[in-house]
Amino acid sequence: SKTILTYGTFDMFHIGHLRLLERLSHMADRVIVGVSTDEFNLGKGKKTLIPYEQRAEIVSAISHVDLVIPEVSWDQKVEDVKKYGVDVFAMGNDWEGKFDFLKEHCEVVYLERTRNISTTELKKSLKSF
Ligand code: C2G
Repeated sequence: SKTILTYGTFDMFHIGHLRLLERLSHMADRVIVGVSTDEFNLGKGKKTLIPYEQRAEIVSAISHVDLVIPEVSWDQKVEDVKKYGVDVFAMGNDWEGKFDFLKEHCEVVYLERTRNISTTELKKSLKSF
Protein backbone atom coordinates (compact mmCIF):
# COMPACT_ATOMS: atom_id res chain seq x y z
CA SER A 1 0.00 0.00 0.00
CA LYS A 2 1.06 3.57 -0.63
CA THR A 3 1.68 6.20 2.06
CA ILE A 4 1.64 9.96 1.49
CA LEU A 5 2.89 12.60 3.95
CA THR A 6 2.28 16.34 4.20
CA TYR A 7 2.78 19.05 6.83
CA GLY A 8 0.88 22.19 7.65
CA THR A 9 -0.43 24.60 10.23
CA PHE A 10 -4.12 24.18 9.28
CA ASP A 11 -5.05 27.24 11.34
CA MET A 12 -8.72 28.26 10.92
CA PHE A 13 -9.33 25.11 8.85
CA HIS A 14 -10.83 26.04 5.46
CA ILE A 15 -11.74 24.59 2.08
CA GLY A 16 -8.19 25.01 0.75
CA HIS A 17 -6.94 22.68 3.47
CA LEU A 18 -9.76 20.23 2.82
CA ARG A 19 -9.19 20.16 -0.95
CA LEU A 20 -5.50 19.41 -0.39
CA LEU A 21 -6.22 16.54 2.01
CA GLU A 22 -8.88 15.17 -0.38
CA ARG A 23 -6.34 15.10 -3.20
CA LEU A 24 -3.82 13.28 -1.03
CA SER A 25 -6.40 10.58 -0.32
CA HIS A 26 -6.76 9.96 -4.08
CA MET A 27 -2.98 9.60 -4.42
CA ALA A 28 -2.32 6.96 -1.74
CA ASP A 29 -3.95 4.45 0.63
CA ARG A 30 -2.63 6.08 3.79
CA VAL A 31 -2.51 9.83 4.47
CA ILE A 32 -0.24 11.12 7.25
CA VAL A 33 -0.38 14.80 8.23
CA GLY A 34 2.23 16.62 10.32
CA VAL A 35 0.45 19.48 12.10
CA SER A 36 2.81 22.22 13.24
CA THR A 37 2.93 22.84 17.00
CA ASP A 38 2.38 26.34 18.43
CA GLU A 39 6.05 26.46 19.49
CA PHE A 40 7.22 25.48 15.98
CA ASN A 41 5.07 28.25 14.53
CA LEU A 42 6.47 30.80 16.98
CA GLY A 43 9.91 29.78 15.73
CA LYS A 44 8.68 30.63 12.19
CA GLY A 45 7.44 33.99 13.49
CA LYS A 46 3.89 32.76 12.85
CA LYS A 47 1.23 33.24 15.52
CA THR A 48 -1.50 30.59 15.40
CA LEU A 49 -5.04 31.59 16.35
CA ILE A 50 -6.21 28.05 17.15
CA PRO A 51 -4.04 26.00 19.54
CA TYR A 52 -2.21 22.91 18.30
CA GLU A 53 -4.47 20.41 20.16
CA GLN A 54 -7.58 21.76 18.39
CA ARG A 55 -5.90 22.04 14.98
CA ALA A 56 -4.68 18.45 15.32
CA GLU A 57 -8.12 17.22 16.44
CA ILE A 58 -9.84 18.91 13.48
CA VAL A 59 -7.36 17.44 10.97
CA SER A 60 -7.71 13.99 12.62
CA ALA A 61 -11.49 14.20 12.16
CA ILE A 62 -11.15 14.58 8.39
CA SER A 63 -12.11 11.23 6.81
CA HIS A 64 -9.25 11.48 4.29
CA VAL A 65 -6.64 11.58 7.08
CA ASP A 66 -5.31 8.37 8.65
CA LEU A 67 -2.70 9.69 11.08
CA VAL A 68 -1.73 13.06 12.56
CA ILE A 69 1.78 13.65 13.93
CA PRO A 70 3.17 16.84 15.50
CA GLU A 71 5.53 18.94 13.40
CA VAL A 72 8.10 20.29 15.86
CA SER A 73 11.09 21.08 13.65
CA TRP A 74 12.21 21.72 10.07
CA ASP A 75 14.52 18.73 10.37
CA GLN A 76 12.07 15.93 11.10
CA LYS A 77 10.91 15.28 7.54
CA VAL A 78 13.60 12.74 6.52
CA GLU A 79 13.16 10.89 9.83
CA ASP A 80 9.36 10.86 9.38
CA VAL A 81 9.63 9.64 5.76
CA LYS A 82 11.76 6.70 6.96
CA LYS A 83 9.79 6.02 10.14
CA TYR A 84 6.42 5.81 8.36
CA GLY A 85 7.64 4.23 5.12
CA VAL A 86 6.44 7.24 3.15
CA ASP A 87 6.25 6.79 -0.64
CA VAL A 88 5.18 10.32 -1.55
CA PHE A 89 5.77 13.68 0.11
CA ALA A 90 3.27 16.34 -1.00
CA MET A 91 2.92 20.06 -0.31
CA GLY A 92 1.01 22.94 -1.83
CA ASN A 93 3.02 24.63 -4.58
CA ASP A 94 3.63 27.72 -2.46
CA TRP A 95 6.49 25.44 -1.32
CA GLU A 96 7.57 24.54 -4.88
CA GLY A 97 11.14 23.21 -4.82
CA LYS A 98 11.66 23.77 -1.09
CA PHE A 99 11.56 20.08 -0.18
CA ASP A 100 13.39 18.59 -3.20
CA PHE A 101 16.06 17.28 -0.80
CA LEU A 102 13.52 14.58 0.10
CA LYS A 103 13.70 13.19 -3.46
CA GLU A 104 16.42 10.74 -2.43
CA HIS A 105 13.97 9.19 0.05
CA CYS A 106 10.57 9.41 -1.67
CA GLU A 107 8.61 10.99 -4.50
CA VAL A 108 8.07 14.73 -3.97
CA VAL A 109 5.00 16.48 -5.43
CA TYR A 110 3.81 20.07 -5.20
CA LEU A 111 0.08 20.55 -5.68
CA GLU A 112 -1.91 23.52 -6.98
CA ARG A 113 -3.26 25.65 -4.14
CA THR A 114 -7.01 26.34 -3.96
CA ARG A 115 -7.67 29.83 -5.25
CA ASN A 116 -9.10 32.76 -3.26
CA ILE A 117 -8.77 31.43 0.24
CA SER A 118 -6.04 31.62 2.86
CA THR A 119 -5.87 31.95 6.62
CA THR A 120 -4.18 35.32 6.18
CA GLU A 121 -7.10 36.63 4.07
CA LEU A 122 -9.66 35.18 6.49
CA LYS A 123 -7.98 36.99 9.40
CA LYS A 124 -8.04 40.27 7.41
CA SER A 125 -11.74 39.92 6.50
CA LEU A 126 -12.61 39.10 10.12
CA LYS A 127 -11.17 42.51 11.12
CA SER A 128 -13.89 44.27 9.09
CA PHE A 129 -16.69 42.65 11.08
N1 C2G B 1 -3.21 25.14 0.92
C1 C2G B 1 -3.85 25.02 -0.31
N2 C2G B 1 -4.68 25.99 -0.72
C2 C2G B 1 -4.91 27.08 0.05
C3 C2G B 1 -4.28 27.20 1.31
C4 C2G B 1 -3.42 26.21 1.73
O1 C2G B 1 -3.64 24.02 -1.05
N3 C2G B 1 -5.76 28.02 -0.40
C5 C2G B 1 -2.29 24.07 1.32
C6 C2G B 1 -0.87 24.61 1.54
O2 C2G B 1 -0.18 24.70 0.30
C7 C2G B 1 -0.28 23.54 2.45
C8 C2G B 1 -1.51 23.06 3.25
O3 C2G B 1 -2.68 23.53 2.55
O4 C2G B 1 0.21 22.45 1.67
C9 C2G B 1 -1.51 23.62 4.64
O5 C2G B 1 -1.47 25.04 4.53
P1 C2G B 1 -0.86 25.87 5.76
O6 C2G B 1 -1.58 25.48 7.01
O7 C2G B 1 -0.79 27.32 5.37
O8 C2G B 1 0.60 25.24 5.84
P2 C2G B 1 1.98 26.04 6.06
O9 C2G B 1 1.75 27.09 7.09
O10 C2G B 1 2.47 26.40 4.72
O11 C2G B 1 2.90 24.97 6.78
O12 C2G B 1 6.79 22.27 7.08
C10 C2G B 1 5.81 22.85 6.24
C11 C2G B 1 4.89 23.77 7.00
O13 C2G B 1 4.36 23.19 8.18
C12 C2G B 1 3.75 24.15 6.07
